[in-house]
Amino acid sequence: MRNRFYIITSLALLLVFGLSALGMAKGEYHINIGIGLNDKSAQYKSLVYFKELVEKNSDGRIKIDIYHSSQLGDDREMMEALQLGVQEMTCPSTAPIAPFVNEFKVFDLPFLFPSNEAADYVLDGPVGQKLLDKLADIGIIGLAYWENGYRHLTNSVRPVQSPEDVKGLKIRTMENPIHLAAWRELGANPTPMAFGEVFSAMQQGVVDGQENPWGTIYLQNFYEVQKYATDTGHVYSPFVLMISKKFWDKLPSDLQKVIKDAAIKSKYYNRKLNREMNAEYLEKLKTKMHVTILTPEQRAEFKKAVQPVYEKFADEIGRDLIKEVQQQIEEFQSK
Ligand code: 2Q2
Repeated sequence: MRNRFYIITSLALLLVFGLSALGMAKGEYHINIGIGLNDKSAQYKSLVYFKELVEKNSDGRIKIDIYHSSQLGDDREMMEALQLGVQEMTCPSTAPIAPFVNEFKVFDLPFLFPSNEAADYVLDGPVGQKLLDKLADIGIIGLAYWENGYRHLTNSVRPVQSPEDVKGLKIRTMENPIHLAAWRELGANPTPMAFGEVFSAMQQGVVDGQENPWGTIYLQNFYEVQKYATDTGHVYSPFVLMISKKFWDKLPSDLQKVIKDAAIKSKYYNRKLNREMNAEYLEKLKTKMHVTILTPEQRAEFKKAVQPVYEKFADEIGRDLIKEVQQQIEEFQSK
């Protein structure tokens, strides 16, 4: 009887180890992707598209699970997890990357990109690739720029039409020195905070306002705790779809190509979907909030008020890099 038990147990163990060895031999890999936005966002829907492409084109050799709403941590924590190789992918805005790779601050310069298309041209060009390549130095592979979008101000205190109206407002910003400096130029009182804490901070009055694209403001229900919105469009936020270098280096080259191709294909899918959703949710927010649409002259007042940030951070970011980006924008506009 006892022998029978041992035989069955050892056969079962053999089967388990055999299957997992077979899996590794077959090159089965598992990717966990973490993001801060929720599962209604364009970002999440684009990751589902990315997942389908990778699982299909790898013949099931790669399996992907997606965790939304900061389930795996905030942007900084998830990037650190990629560096350690304990999480495979994430997709933060470029702003929280800046403390890891200083040059990414260039994308946080206010009113840098005059349009989505100008941003696409620069991000998909040599300058964008040069910055993605720098991520390898910190143990991360930058696969592609996706889109968070133009950021707009919301607050619970008053309508905002001019920099004067911003004075004294407690504004949550991403953890990035340029965002803090820009809101200080406007006379606001900025507080850096992880995305997952923003809703409750506004609900409890810890901050008066925040700034994000229309889709985020609507889909994260920010309008429930914010009365006023203004289409400042003060920064264009790219996302970076990124993967742990420790994990990437273990992949055979054919699977690296599957992931890279899917990242590029889903980049275009993401940008198109994000622009459609941001436009759709601005209209919906007009039925939920007091939305101020600035005239070009009013927006020029904001642009003028935050201009000193360029000189203040020029040396820190690199004057050559800022010039290179501005030249690329001019090149796009001259086409
Ligand atoms: O305001 C923010 O923090 C967001 O725009 C983030 O950059 C990003 O959208 C979230 O995915 C946070 O992970």
